[in-house]
Amino acid sequence: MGYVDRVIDYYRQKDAQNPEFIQALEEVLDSTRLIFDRHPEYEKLGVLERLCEPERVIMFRVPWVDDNGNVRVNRGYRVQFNGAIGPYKGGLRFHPSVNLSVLKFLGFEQVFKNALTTLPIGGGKGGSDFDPKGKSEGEIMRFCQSFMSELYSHIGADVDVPAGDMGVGAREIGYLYGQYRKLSKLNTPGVLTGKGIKYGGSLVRTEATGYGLVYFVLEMLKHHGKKPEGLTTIISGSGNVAIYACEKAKQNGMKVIAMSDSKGYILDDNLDLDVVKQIKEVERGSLASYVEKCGHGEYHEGSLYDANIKCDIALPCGTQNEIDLERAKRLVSNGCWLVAEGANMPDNNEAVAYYLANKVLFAPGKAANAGGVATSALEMSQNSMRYSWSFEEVDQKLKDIMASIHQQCLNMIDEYNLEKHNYVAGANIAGMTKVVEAMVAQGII
Ligand code: NDP
Ligand code: 2IT
Repeated sequence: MGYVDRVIDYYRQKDAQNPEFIQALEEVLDSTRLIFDRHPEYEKLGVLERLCEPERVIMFRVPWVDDNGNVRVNRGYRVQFNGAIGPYKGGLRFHPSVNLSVLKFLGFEQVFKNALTTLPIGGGKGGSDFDPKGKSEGEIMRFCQSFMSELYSHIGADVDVPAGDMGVGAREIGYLYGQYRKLSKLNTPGVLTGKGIKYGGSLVRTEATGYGLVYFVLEMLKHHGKKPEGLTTIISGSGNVAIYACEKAKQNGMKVIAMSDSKGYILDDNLDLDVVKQIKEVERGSLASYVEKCGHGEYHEGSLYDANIKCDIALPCGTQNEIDLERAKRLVSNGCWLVAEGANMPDNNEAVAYYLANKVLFAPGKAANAGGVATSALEMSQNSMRYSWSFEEVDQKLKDIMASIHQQCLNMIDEYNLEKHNYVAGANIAGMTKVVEAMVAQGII
């Protein structure tokens, strides 16, 4: 058995209780074998074993008091995966499905994604199994304060810089930052990103993941001689990533006809994004109220991907493993020829293999959704300079970064003689090469 297979095998046994982590590890390692054929010396240096083992995992108790005076306890985590190219960087997820497997998969993906951004950031991820749904403002604030009471001693602007992810947006980052500032007695806004504009946030960070996703899609279309105008597009999710992907897709003439949430989906040829924003960003409600609010469209319970919807493009922006083999087949049989991941790992490995075998243009999350963390790194730069750039300046940098990530994928496809549409191997090889070279240069640590 070769080096890569031995490592995959080892982790399959060692981390059998972490299925999402194994899934991410298999996807990355399987598509980067060529690096290890070229560099047999990496085996002796234990490069893969070091890449697959987080530098540090912190787990902690998060006690808080609900509005009825009852004490509740959640579990908090921070996975500091790899710091070879910069401070650990990655979001915090508050969702009942959070566990160590999910955060290790997200942290692992983040390492390679962050390497692709061209900016000096290592990879990490954190969060809690806390469910923000139905909680009052006071409960959200007390939870964030308790979470940060433990986390603050493990992070810092040059150490580890958390941001948002599912269930964590500007409101939560505000409460987390306030508590950090109180406990640390430091005024270092670069310790968290996704902050409000009035206290160190960056313009475009709110929109960055969704906008960046569409910038990446535009690069793919251009490279394949196609135009975005009139392309029918479906988007799963209706959170931060999905909303701004929809906005930028519409600005570029794409026809978005569907969005979804964890309960159901809307179909509407005249999809009204303002109504979606009102429901999701302001009311924090369910898409079930969409049709009544805007007077057109349809709402159905269940997954968007179980419906037969004709489309050119699918942008999965909800959560991991939304699309399995059966759903991937349904997408393709309904005419979908481009899939770009706004979420992290929304397609399982069988779905991805099916796209590649059927010549679907497929952009993996670590390339296509890197605009969010890249703009977080631009927020860190602005905080260090104690200065801020205009919307146009940040947006232009974001476009340039997404174009550069696309180009890095193409360069690796060329350099390793891969199939022309294999963005999966292109992105994984580009990201891994950078991290591995940085690790090897720094010795055995
Ligand atoms: P949000 O919490 O803002 O929104 C999540 C959305 O996904 C909600 O609409 C939610 O529905 C929906 N959702 C949750 N579970 C499911 C499901 N099983 N099926 C369909 N939809 C579901 O999170 P974000 O938009 O920030 O994150 C979405 C994805 O993008 C995640 O995978 C995240 O890791 C990734 N990502 C986020 C970045 C960021 O900057 N925020 C950057 C890069 C990637 P409901 O409202 O019903 O809960
Ligand atoms: O998955 C991701 O890249 C994010 N949630 C964004 C992380 C960040 O640090 O901005």
